[in-house]
Amino acid sequence: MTYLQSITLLMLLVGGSIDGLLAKESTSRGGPQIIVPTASCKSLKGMTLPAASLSLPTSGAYVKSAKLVRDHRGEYCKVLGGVRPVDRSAHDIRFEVNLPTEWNHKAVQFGGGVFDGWLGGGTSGLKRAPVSVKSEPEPLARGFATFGGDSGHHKHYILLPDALNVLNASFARNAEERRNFAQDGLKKTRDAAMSIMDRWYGVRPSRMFFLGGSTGGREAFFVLQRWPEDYDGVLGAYAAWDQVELDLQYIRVSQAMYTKGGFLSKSKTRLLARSVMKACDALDGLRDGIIGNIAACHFDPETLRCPPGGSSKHCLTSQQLRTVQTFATEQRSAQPLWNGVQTMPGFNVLAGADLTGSMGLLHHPEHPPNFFLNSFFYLIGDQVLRFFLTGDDHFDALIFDTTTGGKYAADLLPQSQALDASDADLTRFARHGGKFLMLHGTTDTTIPTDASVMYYKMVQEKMTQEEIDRFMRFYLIPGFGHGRGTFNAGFDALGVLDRWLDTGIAPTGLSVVDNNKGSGERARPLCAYPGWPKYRGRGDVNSPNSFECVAD
Ligand SMILES: [Ca+2]
Repeated sequence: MTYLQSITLLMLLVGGSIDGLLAKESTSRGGPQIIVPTASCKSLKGMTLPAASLSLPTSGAYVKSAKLVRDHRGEYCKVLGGVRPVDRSAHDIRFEVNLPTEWNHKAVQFGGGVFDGWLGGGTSGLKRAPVSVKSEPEPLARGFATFGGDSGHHKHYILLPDALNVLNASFARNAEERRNFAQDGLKKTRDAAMSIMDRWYGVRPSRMFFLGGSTGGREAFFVLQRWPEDYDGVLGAYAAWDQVELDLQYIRVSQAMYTKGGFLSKSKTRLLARSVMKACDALDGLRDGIIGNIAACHFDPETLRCPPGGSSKHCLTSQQLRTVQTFATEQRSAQPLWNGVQTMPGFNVLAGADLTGSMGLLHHPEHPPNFFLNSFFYLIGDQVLRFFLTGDDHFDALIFDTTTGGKYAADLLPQSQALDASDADLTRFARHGGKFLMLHGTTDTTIPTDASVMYYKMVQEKMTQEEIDRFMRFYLIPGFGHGRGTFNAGFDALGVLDRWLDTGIAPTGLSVVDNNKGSGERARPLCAYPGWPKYRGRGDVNSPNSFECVAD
């Protein structure tokens, strides 16, 4: 038994009776400072937190279960609990907090996905950063406490998979559940987790991380905009920060694809994707199925137009070309939304983003959309319009005016104020000493890559480049889509943020590995925007050293 284990055992044996004593700190040989708990895991069960201990209005929080677990992540106390709403007709926010017995004094809060509604606290759902290397240990196994919540709504389907739950937005009928999903659930979960850590270890974390992608990315943007002093390291990956315009873009492309003749079957989306790849793959110096130089890729879909009167699987009709152009172009509202945001850029469908698999199977829309047969864009857009915007369960998304909002025009701005993480002045977070990694794949067909570019440019309008470079890095990753892709990107985002905070030295020379099976673990340099990885013309095509980040 090591010295550390002896201390841990001693603390556990006397746990309950010394609750509240200061945490014992020790240093493992050559490693980081380790803190061991001052109480037994099971002593946390039944713990309650008064409403006054949480900074936003609630009816307090509680721990439902606390169980010591030993698995491949090591030994940790798995705590499940909830935050009670003010409105008793709303659901509790369920949360999961995982407390390692040998704690590195740091904690990671995970964001959710789509409409949330599931626990992503580090053991179920999300276990790592959205872009981590598959073979590296999970944060919990590295000594980080991890936690996350369901943002305050959940439904108990008995026979249906959880995927259906996260695509259901009916929770938004309840104002408190809507606010919890939009922003507030993040802070309430965080406050509860802080108190639980304080109780178990006798001290709060010295460093707080937030990792999220997609909706979790939107949540990451929110925490650094709204509660910048609460977090030290934040990863916001392929973020849905411009949520309202994104939803309008979903409706807009749905309307194009479900206009008679506008649908692209799999063979047509593949034709488009193959043609773009053929035209642009080599622009980065290497034919590898990845378009690295998207700025130089100007594929003209007109080259695929069917001859007059003809139609085959080898060409696109006028109506199909119109759908492609709709995907490739921006959604724009007649009136500016919160923080002046007015657009959602188009998808990179003419520069490598492949729509195959995104359009659903049916050429026609079911009303309401069919989960198994209609496209993701239509499903999400329909849910948002019905439950967030109109309150009309029978609303037909396909006749909604995405430019003006029609009779709901005046409701778009308050929706945007609640849902959009669009404040680009990150001065408070930077002054606090926080570090921010933002990234997006270039082939994302769920959230347009240029949405992240747009946000970065908004930050550039608020802060000088020198200020930005001190606390923020923005990476575009060629071939990476929405959490997967031809190049299924992975790097140790948590470790990069942690080292940046440790040393004060901004990351340079990072590489990103392809997590796909059979990729040979090919790697590329991670290029800060506007850079992209150019093949040097010789050398191992799987080695990042054979590429250089260029910005021409
Ligand atoms: Ca290439």
